[in-house]
Amino acid sequence: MKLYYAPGACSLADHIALCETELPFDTEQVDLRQKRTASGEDFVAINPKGYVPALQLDDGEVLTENIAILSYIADRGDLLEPRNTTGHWRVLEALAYISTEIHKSFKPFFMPGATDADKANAREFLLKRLGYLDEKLEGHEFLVGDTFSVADCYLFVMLYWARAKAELTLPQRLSAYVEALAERPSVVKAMTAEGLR
Ligand SMILES: N[C@@H](CCC(=O)N[C@@H](CS)C(=O)NCC(=O)O)C(=O)O
Repeated sequence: MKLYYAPGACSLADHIALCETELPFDTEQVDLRQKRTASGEDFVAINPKGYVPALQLDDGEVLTENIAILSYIADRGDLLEPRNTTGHWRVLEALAYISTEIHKSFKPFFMPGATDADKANAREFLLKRLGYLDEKLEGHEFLVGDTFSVADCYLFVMLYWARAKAELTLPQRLSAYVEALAERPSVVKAMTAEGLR
């Protein structure tokens, strides 16, 4: 398996998830402006969508989209979902919320033409959506169930962006949650490999 990533991009979630498992994997950095991989390949030929993450499977197939890749790693790694009947669907529910309600709302912080008003609106929206997760964390260490899951990998990256890109002050539970996750060996390993620590 090979993960195509860009440092600090949403692909960090998949990188953390892979580090959490015993699965063998390689990584290759992508220059998202030039759409070239570190070894000089045309990234669009690998993923016609032109964005990371992309996970090349051992049979050569390329899987894209965070929800699909994180679900694949959870399934293969056999570690990253709570083991009860609804656990799988609760993780999927959390991944969908993070992807559609939170991840996409960061757009103004990555778009060169975004205005201060766009950013202010995005901050307000993000605080509302993150507030829901902050309440869910009351009395819990992880987002879904009692064990670390791929939803935590994805949320970690969103909270990292919330601080580093959107300059948001996180509510208290999310703040404690992201600080605890930042010390997790898989998170340290992936962030170090991406040159973020
Ligand atoms: N829907 C995709 C979005 C992935 C995405 O937004 N990737 C960003 C980095 S976080 C990217 O590669 N942007 C470069 C581009 O779109 O050219 C997913 O959830 O995997």
